Amino acid sequence: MSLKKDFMWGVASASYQVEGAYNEDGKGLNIWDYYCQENQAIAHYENGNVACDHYHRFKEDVANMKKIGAKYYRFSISWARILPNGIGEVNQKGIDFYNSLIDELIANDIEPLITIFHWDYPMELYKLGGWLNPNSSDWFAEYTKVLVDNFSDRVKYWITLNEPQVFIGLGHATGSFAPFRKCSAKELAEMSHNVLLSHGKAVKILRQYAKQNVKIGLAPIGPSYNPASDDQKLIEIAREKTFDLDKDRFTLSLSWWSDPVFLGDYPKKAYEVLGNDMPTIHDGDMELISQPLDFYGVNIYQAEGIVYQDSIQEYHMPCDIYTTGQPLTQMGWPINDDCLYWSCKFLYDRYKLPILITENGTACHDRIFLDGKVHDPNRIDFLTRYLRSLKKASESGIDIIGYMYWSVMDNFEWADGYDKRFGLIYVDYQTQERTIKDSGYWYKSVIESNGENL
Ligand code: GCO
Repeated sequence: MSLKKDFMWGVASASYQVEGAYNEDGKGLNIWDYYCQENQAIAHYENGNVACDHYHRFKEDVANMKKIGAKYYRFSISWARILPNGIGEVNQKGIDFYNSLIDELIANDIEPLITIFHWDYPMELYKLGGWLNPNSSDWFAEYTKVLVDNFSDRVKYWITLNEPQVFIGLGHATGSFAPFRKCSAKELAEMSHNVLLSHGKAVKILRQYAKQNVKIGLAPIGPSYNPASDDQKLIEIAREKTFDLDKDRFTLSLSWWSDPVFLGDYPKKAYEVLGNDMPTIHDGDMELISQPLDFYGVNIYQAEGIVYQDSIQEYHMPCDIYTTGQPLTQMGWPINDDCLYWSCKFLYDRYKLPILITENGTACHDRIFLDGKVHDPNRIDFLTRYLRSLKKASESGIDIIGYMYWSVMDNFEWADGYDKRFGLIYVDYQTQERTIKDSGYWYKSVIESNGENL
């Protein structure tokens, strides 16, 4: 046995990173639109105003997805394109855009998979306090209802939130991503609870109003600590570290977000280290937050650290601590061959749901060669290692249902701007010309053989 017969092979993107058309056809502004102009923390003062111009070029992009054999396209919806003020008036042109995208995908035998929220929070709601506002989960529910009413007839797979560790942890704790805030532990805990309530309300709406039997998940970051060997003692230390949290970095941890959703309560350690800073939990909140989901969606790029016999080498995600000579991706992230295996194992043992890899991939120093092609052997090597590790997980009995490569094409890599190229498709940002990289054609052969050629 290796990968499942109906394994979901896909590619992923997110609205702010690819769409562009930031002020067209009635779209409202979001916090990334706003802070990329205001804040000098973005590399080369870049922004997503045009990005890959996916808004206008989606047909060409879907055609390229078909050329690389993708069976699924995971994309996110721009909240402020649908509801320019975040709530209230609906922008029909925004709905029309996603309807056209969904129809184009289906016409090309590519199944759409929607992420409801991938960080581009409406500016008008942010002005009202954003995730700290007690009404924020109702706003999210209102937005979700519009999506469900308009798209659930054709879209079966739904992901509520992408990486709360990042939009709360990096956005509001370390202050390195929009809206570049450094909030107190109490504020972080309260906004986290509102985020989790938003997830819960969205699940409820999806189950109640969807026009078909939908499959719902969440996409937190899920890197684990990896044991350096199969030594049982090291495995148990790695497992414990994987689900640990501390007061300074609790919003960046895995268990802070996953335990409430999948186990029905915050981790014990959170109550210990946060004490009075824990959020106010009302009757019924945890039931709402922990409604059954269909799969555990997870974004995994690297291990959080490696556990050796007598020490732990910590990477700290996003990380900058390495051993000398450690192989790194263009992002400066360590390459850990075993990381998909260990992450999936620890997640499956704890949360017991089928796992969908909602993101994995690597940025490389890609460029167009003299022969007009993009040769990216580093990406092919990276993916061979990581996909073998995923296969090993599947062969060991872990229920892995699919893999979405991040990303379908090069795009705006948040605070890193456009330098970092993750795509299977190269984008020339001056001309918007697309070139399928060697890895794109290679991925096609992997999909065609369902991973047997790895
Ligand atoms: C994330 C996001 C993506 C990133 C990708 C590479 O995981 O940070 O979901 O938007 O672009 O992961 O960093």
